[in-house]
Amino acid sequence: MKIYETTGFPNPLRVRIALAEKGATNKVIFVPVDVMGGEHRTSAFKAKNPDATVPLLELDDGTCIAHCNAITEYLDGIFDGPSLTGTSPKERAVIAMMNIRAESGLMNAVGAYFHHATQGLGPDLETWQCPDWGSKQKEVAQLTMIYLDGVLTESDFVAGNRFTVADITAYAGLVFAEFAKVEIPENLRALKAWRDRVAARPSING
Ligand SMILES: N[C@@H](CCC(=O)N[C@@H](CS)C(=O)NCC(=O)O)C(=O)O
Repeated sequence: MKIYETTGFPNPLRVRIALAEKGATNKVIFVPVDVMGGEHRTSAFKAKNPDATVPLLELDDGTCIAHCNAITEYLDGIFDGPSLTGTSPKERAVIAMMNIRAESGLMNAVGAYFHHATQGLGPDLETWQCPDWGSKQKEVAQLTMIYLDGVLTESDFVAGNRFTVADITAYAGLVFAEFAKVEIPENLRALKAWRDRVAARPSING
């Protein structure tokens, strides 16, 4: 199978971490996509992923799966190793809920700030911007950081007592936040300690 991606971008990072956690990085072929050059918006790429985003998973039978959560769901199902998306219905539901909070409240909010309230990827790619909405999303991201700090005061990981896809999403969200200069509010000690623990995992640091 192939993963179309762009090195250094935050969403591809999520899938890279998931693959490494499953010990499966060497089971896929990575295909570079030149996002800065607009390759993801060509008709050839949009035939595979009409959303024009990376990462994109292409299976050997030609099935294309876009969006990190869908890709991680598939990788988690086919590769051995600790489950990232949960096993029992209750565990899966809690992980899914926390993952949605991390994605919409942090990852996507930082993305909206970056693309709408800063120069983002530059004038060739940022063809429509709404700065007010982007600035509001920075607030959303920082409120989510405060929320996650509270969660991590009570539990070791974002969705309970073990590492899951919700940690991957939240971690990539903080990486993106640092890049986009969305500061972590003062005194969020639990969030910062968790970030440092996650950053030291072999799937990220190795
Ligand atoms: N919801 C998507 C988001 C993917 C996404 O936005 N990827 C960025 C790179 S980190 C991208 O392709 N951006 C292209 C653009 O902004 O035109 C996912 O989970 O994969």
